[in-house]
Amino acid sequence: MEPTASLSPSLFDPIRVGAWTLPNRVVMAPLTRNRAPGQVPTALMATYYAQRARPDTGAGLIIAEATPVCPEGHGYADTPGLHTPEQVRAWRAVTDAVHAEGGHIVVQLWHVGRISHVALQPGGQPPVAPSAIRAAAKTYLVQDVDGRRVGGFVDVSEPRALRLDELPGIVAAYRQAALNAIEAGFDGIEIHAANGYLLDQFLRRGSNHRTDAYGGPIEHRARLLGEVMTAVTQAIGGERVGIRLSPVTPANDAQDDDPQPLFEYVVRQLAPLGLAYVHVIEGQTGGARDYQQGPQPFDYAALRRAYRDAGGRGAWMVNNGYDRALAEQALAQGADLVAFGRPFIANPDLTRRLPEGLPLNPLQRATLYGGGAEGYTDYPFAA
Ligand code: 8OZ
Repeated sequence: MEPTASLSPSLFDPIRVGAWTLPNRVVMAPLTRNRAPGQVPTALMATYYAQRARPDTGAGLIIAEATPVCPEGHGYADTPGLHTPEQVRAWRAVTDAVHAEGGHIVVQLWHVGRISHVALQPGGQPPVAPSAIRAAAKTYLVQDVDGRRVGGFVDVSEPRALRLDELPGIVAAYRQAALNAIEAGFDGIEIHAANGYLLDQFLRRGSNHRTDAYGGPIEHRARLLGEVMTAVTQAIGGERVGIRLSPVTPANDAQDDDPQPLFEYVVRQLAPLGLAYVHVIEGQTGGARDYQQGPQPFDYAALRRAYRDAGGRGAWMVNNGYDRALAEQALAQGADLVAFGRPFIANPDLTRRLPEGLPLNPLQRATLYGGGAEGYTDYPFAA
């Protein structure tokens, strides 16, 4: 059965998704905010997520920010991990705060692969990647300048290619992080396979020049993602697992000259896993929705059909530059959930403002990455 029961659902109608019953179809997209010094979540983060968790004014589902599964998976300053007991305990305070408001929260599990810097890697080693190809991309570091902590963007480091015998360890790290997520009280996880990070680096030809069973033809490039998805669904159940894909984004130097067959293969491979949802960034992440990579415009309807025709029953979540009108249109055309990113940063009560037509608070760009409460927990609720 399709997850949408009614014929013309509204964004503000409840929906069953995997293991959860969500009060509405408005999702808070995962958003990197760099406010976890020492890679440990803080009380301020609990406040931020709890503000956005109320069933009547907030997100039906919160996807917590990208969270590395192992030390090598970090690529930006002050991002929270989920690979130490201290991190698990600290995340528990966040999920408790969200649940106290009646919300639902999953965590996006992340390995940055080559989008990192030696300054963030254990022992100052090079970041790991499918192939030793440096990305034309930047990362965010916080450095000591005359005793002050100053944040800024720097070029990523040259990576080294992962050895074949290291790949089971990558899969195991995702599996353990999924178990840690449940221990930390999350309702589930989302695997970050988008935006040019490790799993996307394996998928796309621009970053994967391997000649072993994990490179070359589509089935090889999709193998690591398939192994990760199988491991995490076996560990915590497919009904608690989602995935994020970005078939054409150029983010972080992600490149492939023929994304349509690649991503159709990927979703067919996902279909038997019983996932809660498939989350698709349409176009350039945070940019043009009609961005094209490959020989013709990407056909998102065909992608969803490929998933459904292969038996996939997870909710279909769309993202990128949605407003209310475009979101309702997407639901009418068969999407089940719509993820909003930047509007949720500036509007903790977005799910009240949208149906009431209230004006939205503008986003303060200077406070997106790093810092404290300013531009984080001080955006006002509507009167
Ligand atoms: C913005 C800044 C740093 C990381 C992504 C996790 O693009 C990110 C990210 C976004 O998926």
